[in-house]
Amino acid sequence: MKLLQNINSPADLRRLKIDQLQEVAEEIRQHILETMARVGGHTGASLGAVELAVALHYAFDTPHDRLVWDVGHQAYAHKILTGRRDLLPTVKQYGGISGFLRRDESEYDTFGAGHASTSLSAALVMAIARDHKDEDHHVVALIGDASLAGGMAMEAVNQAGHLKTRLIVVLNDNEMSIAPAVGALTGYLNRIREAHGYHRFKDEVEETLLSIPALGGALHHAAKTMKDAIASAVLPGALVNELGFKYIGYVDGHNVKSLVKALNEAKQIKDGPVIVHALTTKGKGHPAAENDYYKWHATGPFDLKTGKPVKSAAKAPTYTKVFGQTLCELMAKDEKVVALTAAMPDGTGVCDALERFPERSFDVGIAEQHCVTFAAGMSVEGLKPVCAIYSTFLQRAFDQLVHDVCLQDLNVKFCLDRGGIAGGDGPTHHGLLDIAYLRGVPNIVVMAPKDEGEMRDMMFTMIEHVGPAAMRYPRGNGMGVPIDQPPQLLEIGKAELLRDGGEVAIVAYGSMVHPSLEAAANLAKDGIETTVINARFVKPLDSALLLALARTKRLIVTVEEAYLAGGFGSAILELLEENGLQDKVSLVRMGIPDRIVTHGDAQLLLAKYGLDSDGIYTRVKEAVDVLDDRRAQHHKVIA
Ligand SMILES: Cc1ncc(C[n+]2csc(CCOP(=O)(O)OP(=O)(O)O)c2C)c(N)n1
Repeated sequence: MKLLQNINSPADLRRLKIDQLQEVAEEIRQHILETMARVGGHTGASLGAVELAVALHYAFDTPHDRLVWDVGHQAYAHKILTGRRDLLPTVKQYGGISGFLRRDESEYDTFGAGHASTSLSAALVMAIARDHKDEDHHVVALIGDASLAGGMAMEAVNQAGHLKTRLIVVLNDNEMSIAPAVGALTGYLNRIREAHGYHRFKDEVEETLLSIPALGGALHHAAKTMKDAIASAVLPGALVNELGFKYIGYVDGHNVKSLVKALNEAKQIKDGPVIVHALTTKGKGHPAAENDYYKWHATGPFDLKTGKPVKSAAKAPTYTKVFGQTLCELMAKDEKVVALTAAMPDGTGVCDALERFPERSFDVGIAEQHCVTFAAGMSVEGLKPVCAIYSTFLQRAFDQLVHDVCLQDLNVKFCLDRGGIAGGDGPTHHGLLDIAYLRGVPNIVVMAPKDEGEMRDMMFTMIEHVGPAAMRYPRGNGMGVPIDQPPQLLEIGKAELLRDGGEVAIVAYGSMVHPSLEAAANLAKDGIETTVINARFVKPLDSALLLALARTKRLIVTVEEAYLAGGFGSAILELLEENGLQDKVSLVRMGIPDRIVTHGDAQLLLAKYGLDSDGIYTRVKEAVDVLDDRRAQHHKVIA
């Protein structure tokens, strides 16, 4: 780290000569590689944007000039250059730096990110604010090709071209989303690349033609006319001519000098938005990444020499894996079942279906809203679409879920991976709101399995049920239960009694069922017998069972891996109130309080909020103690 060790801010970088920048980029790449080999992270995405980060901080006077990163998963070089070099090994860990961008982490993180396609909207309005305040700094958004195709980004392009605001958009085009990028915009960007190749070829031909004595001029004219016609048909026509953007590119996104030159050119454009088109390679420099881009978008620890992942001990298959396999089983049995993902084929497990049933499986790109309405349309035609979307990303498509699916009572299934604490990806990726945002919507059935075996049953149940239904399940490995039996049909709205006895009932939802059972076993050792219920459904609730508990128990403890506000415990509270039983039984709701949950190891975060067996045990014991004290007081008063 000859140069890098002295770079503690972009100002230090800007003191270097332009000829030194490529070396800085190489040192950054090494630092990312060595660190990621140990701790894992968004390795491939960040390796692809190293030179971009160097060139951007060199060409622009950051943070005075505003630099807005889309998603932020590719911004490790930006973090390194903005005073966080030595903190990179703590990325995504509890107490460490975020894996994405956070305004409270650095003044260089001008806009928080984690979800895709937001940068253009944020940057556009920063540029408008600048003009409004009569200031003169640059505003630059950096966005990937897949994120540019997202609906929000397209809406911002539409407005930017219309307003003619001075704005610089840098397109980090690596032809990849997490998986290969999909859609017509990808085709369009490919055509630009090809047209450039054609341009170069034509330039060479033109020179040759001009060198032919006598005939050369006429031939050259004909060739030039033809070239212009072809070029205008394929060059960035739509963005430049039709949508009001100027275009610079394409540029080799790994050549810092070329990038700086292009960015300096972009700075000169004062009368509207300009797009700088940089071509990059995802995973540039990773020992294995360039052969398998798909895999190395994000990594765990790996061997620095071979690039091979450091294998962790074999555990139970992940929920994602079981979901993917079960989806294929259901698709094989019923040809009306269709699989949908919004740019997350691997993350959701839909990759298996895309491979086995390509005609019935769709990756719609980073387009959750479109995905849900697309599914709604399919169900109108009698198909049974399954939308596999992370809990956090379905937030984007809430209105589509309400307006297009549930109001019309359409037969769409939502399978929400990462329901609960997402771990290292942090606040933007935790799926803590789904219970609250789903259970208030009429018509939908909402459920969560206690383990991967029950997840299979729920998937089957959802497919058999006619109408909207949603299931959430956590990130990570299942419980290791058998999954080789055919899935069973569950009765909708029926809970499962797992343990019976005592004056206390623990009613757990989804991932909290097993820790509750463990807590119950430990409580029993202390002489506190508990009933444990696997709720299975939050909508409809098993009212008969819950009301019976309210009439017979002293204490009900609800446990959920979600925000308490509007969550599962709230649903039970409402049920008691509706039936006039709110004063009949004590209710304790366990879940996540009303605050932002940071990033870090999921088990650690769950323990922090008391959502593990120890936490449940302690909370139940405390509540029982309070009730015992009250009872003792009561007896004293009577005596
Ligand atoms: C709304 C939303 N959906 C899905 C994701 C998951 N995701 C993170 S990065 C990514 C791919 C982004 O591709 P691109 O913008 O081309 O950047 P690259 O990773 O190729 O640099 C996706 C789909 C997300 N962050 N936000």
